[in-house]
Amino acid sequence: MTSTSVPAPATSGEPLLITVAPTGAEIDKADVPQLPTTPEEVARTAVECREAGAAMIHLHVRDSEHRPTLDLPLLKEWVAAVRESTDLVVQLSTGGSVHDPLDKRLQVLDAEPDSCSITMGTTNFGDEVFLNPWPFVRDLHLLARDRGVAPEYELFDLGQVHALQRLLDQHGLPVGERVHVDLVMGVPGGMNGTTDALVAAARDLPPAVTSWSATGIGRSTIPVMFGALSRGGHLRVGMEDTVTYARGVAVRSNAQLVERAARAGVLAQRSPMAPDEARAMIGLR
Ligand code: KMH
Ligand code: ZN
Repeated sequence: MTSTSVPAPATSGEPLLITVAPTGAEIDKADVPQLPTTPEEVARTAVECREAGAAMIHLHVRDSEHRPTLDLPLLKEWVAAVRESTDLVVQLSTGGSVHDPLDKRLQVLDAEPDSCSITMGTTNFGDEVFLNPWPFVRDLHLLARDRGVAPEYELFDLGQVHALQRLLDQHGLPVGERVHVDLVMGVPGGMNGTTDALVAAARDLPPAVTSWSATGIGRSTIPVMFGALSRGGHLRVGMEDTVTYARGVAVRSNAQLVERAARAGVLAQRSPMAPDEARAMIGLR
């Protein structure tokens, strides 16, 4: 058999969305000083990550004491800081921290992001509970469509894959009729961060799903990254999800994680997509 008769992998050549989640709500600045927690730091991070291959940024905002907040003026300030420094697609977290009330989480959309996360069900989150009751999920889905905000449905568990089908059946498609998903894997309380779990989740995604990425928390970052690449998925990386680059080696910066994802993508013959391609892919004009 000659090399020309070997079929190319199904994913070969497809552009790769890299989303960076630079901050999150769980890591303490005092423990990890390189975590971006101010508008200036996040703007600098955004520029570096864009240069390294990211097309979208998933933002959690911090206050002047570096604590997670859903304060609306601060959300607006962070969105503006990223927009002034890059053309990245700006996704705001509606998950916030496990302590944020549901009404404040709905108000995140008042900061006018391009995209927002919507988690498809309540999940044990370490010793805490990440609350996402069905009426809240439904209201967020409907509000995002009203406002023209493209959701990223975050699935922490296989049951949430099924819940997404139920949401779309009952309430229809989001803006642009594109359905973008992120599999969040390896949260203590959610699905495993393994290739087997990734394949099961990807296999069962509703047919309406038009794109999906995967995120591996902590040490599941690497298996989830290679699993997603080989299964035709996109990638989310960042210090929200891991602050360890390798065993005993701290992450230096978010750009370091984006660079690694971009290099892995190139090995899989998938070049990082630009923000405009990402906008089209998730249903934004
Ligand atoms: N911080 C977690 C409790 C999201 O951004 O929508 C929820 C989270 C998911 O990070
Ligand atoms: Zn998040």
